[in-house]
Amino acid sequence: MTSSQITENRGWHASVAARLDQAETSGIAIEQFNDALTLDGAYSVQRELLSVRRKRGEQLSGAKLGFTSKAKMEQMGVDEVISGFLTDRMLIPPGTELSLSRLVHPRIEPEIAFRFKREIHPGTSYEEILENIDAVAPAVEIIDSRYRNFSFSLSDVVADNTSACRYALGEWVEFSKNLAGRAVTMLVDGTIVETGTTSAILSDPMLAIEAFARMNQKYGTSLPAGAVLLAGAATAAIPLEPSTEITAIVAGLGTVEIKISGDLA
Ligand code: OOG
Ligand code: MG
Repeated sequence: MTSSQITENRGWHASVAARLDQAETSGIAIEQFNDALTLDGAYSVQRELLSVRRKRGEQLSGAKLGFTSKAKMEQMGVDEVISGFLTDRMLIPPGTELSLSRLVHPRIEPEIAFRFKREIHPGTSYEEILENIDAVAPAVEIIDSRYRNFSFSLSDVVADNTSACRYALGEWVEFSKNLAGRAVTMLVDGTIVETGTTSAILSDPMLAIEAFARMNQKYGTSLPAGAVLLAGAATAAIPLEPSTEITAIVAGLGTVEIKISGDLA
């Protein structure tokens, strides 16, 4: 590739990022890019999106994996592990209500989160990453595709920062490697809507850490100390409705709860 082609691509990737960012801030979905984007191109769009958000004052707060479970792959028709970034603006602080206003078609899914005690760099090895994890917590992720009908190709969803929208964390507990085979339950207003197990996450959430190490080496950026990793959903995602309360329980790990406000304005 010549340097002028690289510059052209960079300009185009930045304009794709601007369109996705506009869809995110307005809540108005856009058309898919489909074959126009390669997978590498899509990760480059993601880096442009991160830089747009940083210019707005957002700080990188973590990374996320997607399609680490069969339930999600089947739900979305995509079957390769993908990664995205999280910022401080996406975190729902405990006790605050989430407004669905300006979201496109949000869904929620139960996950688990890992916390890094020191910085992580793209060159950090799996062993170093493992040593660096000090805590684990139950989590929920709110995903919201910026594409019409919540449908996309693999490169579309990567460019759209893997549908990342918001996330909430339960209490941190000390990290242990014994995380597979724990029942995961998601409830809406006290009624069970999804059940699964942490083994749905690549058969063992520990393997999500390995997948993250690989993805981070190839596509990642440096993460600050205290950053989190969302390991991927343990069940399919469900659409979010206003004026509801969602609870996710991971057996032996804890609970996370969020309230969705009634306002749609
Ligand atoms: C893409 C994000 C997938 C997960 O946990 O599998 C994801 C999507 O489903 O829109 O976050
Ligand atoms: Mg997720």
